Amino acid sequence: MTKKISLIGAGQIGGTLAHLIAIKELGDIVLFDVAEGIAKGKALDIAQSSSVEGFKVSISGTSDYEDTKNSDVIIITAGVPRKPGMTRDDLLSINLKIIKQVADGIKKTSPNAFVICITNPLDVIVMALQKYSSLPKNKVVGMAGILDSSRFKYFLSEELNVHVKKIKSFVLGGHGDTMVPMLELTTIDGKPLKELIQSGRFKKETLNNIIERTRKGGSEIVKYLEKGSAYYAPASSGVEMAESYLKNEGKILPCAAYLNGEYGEKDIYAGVPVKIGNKGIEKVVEVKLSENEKKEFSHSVQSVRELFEAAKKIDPSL
Ligand code: TXD
Repeated sequence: MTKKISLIGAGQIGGTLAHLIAIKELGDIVLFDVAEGIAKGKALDIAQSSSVEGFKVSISGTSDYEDTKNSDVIIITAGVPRKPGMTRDDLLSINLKIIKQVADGIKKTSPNAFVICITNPLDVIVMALQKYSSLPKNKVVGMAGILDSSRFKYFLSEELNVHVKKIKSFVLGGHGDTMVPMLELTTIDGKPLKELIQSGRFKKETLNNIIERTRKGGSEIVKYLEKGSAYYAPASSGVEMAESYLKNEGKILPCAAYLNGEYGEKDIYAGVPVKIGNKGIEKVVEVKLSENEKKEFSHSVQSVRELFEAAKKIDPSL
């Protein structure tokens, strides 16, 4: 049975998601946007690439939630992106209103979907989405950690001239300036990162610069683009999550998931390693953190809690 994937938001990331999903033939695609023309135009354009790419999936555009009903996967990018000088948190009030509309649109039409939220400020928006929609917490997840980890691994790969697939690492915590690269877990071609530091092959200062560049990874691209923010790597990251669910791959991926005591945190969404299979978030994987990593993770989660308090001031129903 062909799967159905609805993309709520047909902008830069939404359109890229649609093209990647079509080429991978993960399922039939419905592009949804309040700007119906964008959804319909991009759907038709991508469909017209089928004879070149060789894929056979249906792809349509709409502004009616009825057309998205009974989706297996929903990926949400509806919202506004940053402009130069803006922080992810600056998007809170406008994107909170949008995510409430989206939650109302999907909760009745696709109650069994695996919902991947990408809209910023990610950790708070995905938590608001789950509360507004009342969908099961293990079926509502945020995409950020895969992107942040991918940026971190790419920068390490460039600096150390090691193929990026030979670098293993996780960036956890909130999707913001307090995100935490898990240095104890990071390996370069099988060797622990700390060994490279101790042997002098890799300078601590260079590592710190890479950590900072990862934290500011989004702003660096926003500065170049001037209008809009990153979309290729975010789209690839969202597709990896959807694919792990649709194909029951059981991948362990860093995602913004609901914590109910794991890592000592309760009733909050934050970036942690999770197993994604056909039941959704099948478990939160508790990796061993150093004392410093525990402190940084807890600080990062605290910043998410503070932003969620700001969200509750905007909408006390949260
Ligand atoms: O790692 C991450 N999670 C981040 C997320 C990485 C990069 C970008 N991040 C955020 O994703 C970004 O800050 C934005 O909040 C979202 C979407 O970024 P994108 O670059 O795709 O924004 P666009 O191109 O402006 O597309 C947003 C679309 C646009 O076509 C609007 O018409 C539509 O959202 N939109 C809506 N669709 C449905 N319903 C409503 N209410 C709505 N409002 C706007």
